[in-house]
Amino acid sequence: MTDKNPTIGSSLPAWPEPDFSAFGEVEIKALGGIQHVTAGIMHRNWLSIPHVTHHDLADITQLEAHRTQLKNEHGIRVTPLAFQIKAVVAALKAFPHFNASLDASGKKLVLKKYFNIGIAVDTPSGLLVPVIRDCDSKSPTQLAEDIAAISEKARSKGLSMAEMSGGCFTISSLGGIGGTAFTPIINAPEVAILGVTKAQWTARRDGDELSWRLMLPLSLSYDHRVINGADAARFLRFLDDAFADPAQL
Ligand code: CAO
Repeated sequence: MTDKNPTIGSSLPAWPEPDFSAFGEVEIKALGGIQHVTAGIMHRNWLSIPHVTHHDLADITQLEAHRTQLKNEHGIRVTPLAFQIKAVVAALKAFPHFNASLDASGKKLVLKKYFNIGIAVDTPSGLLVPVIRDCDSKSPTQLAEDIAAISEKARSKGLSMAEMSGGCFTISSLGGIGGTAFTPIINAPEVAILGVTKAQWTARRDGDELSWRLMLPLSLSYDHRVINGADAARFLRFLDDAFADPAQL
């Protein structure tokens, strides 16, 4: 068969290899093992999955009040990420094709009936994604303990392949650092990933009244072969509703 469009994929220009030292002093440093492996996986996922990222803002004013109450009245510190995991699990139940993988033929969806959530952890050696298992049966407090333990282990001792396997959906939270939006890369063979950035107090108009609400930026990248844009928009609206009723989470 003749290639009707030879410019697609096959004839990219060569990668530029300038002599950087001709312009100033440089130092050559090999990528670390984790960085090298992650780079290959990211490149594969970015090239082989048709990504779209949908952005929205969720009102977490009630949720933050609930978290503050837990901390001040009961001395329990629960990170926002634990509530985000609970809300995502509820959303995966409502939208089962987000809790799925395409099989190798690309013709069948494997729908998962379990709820294992991966969390992106920034470690000195690079990005690691441990998986927290059975998140549907854990409370936000238990999830907060799991997040603290597994992210500490990722940073200090590293993780086994088993601890990074079996995920259904990944959350990448940069909320403790900053940002307003980003495009997270899907962790194949999952079909969607949620990026979270820093919540900001924002004035919202409600009829004639202005009120200050704490708004959380959400960035959902999804595999457009499996998920359509309308469902991505509904998925993030579902999270907004879930955050409005923190006791339910
Ligand atoms: N908005 C505002 N503040 C937030 C927030 C948000 N969305 N999310 C967290 N915070 C606050 C927390 O409340 C905490 O403050 P307090 O101590 O006063 O409660 C502080 O920021 C630090 O939180 P944290 O981010 O360290 O804790 P966490 O449990 O939410 O996150 C972990 C744990 C492992 C996700 C995080 O440490 C991490 O590694 N994040 C980086 C992930 C990453 O690199 N993603 C990019 C992948 S693509 O390269």
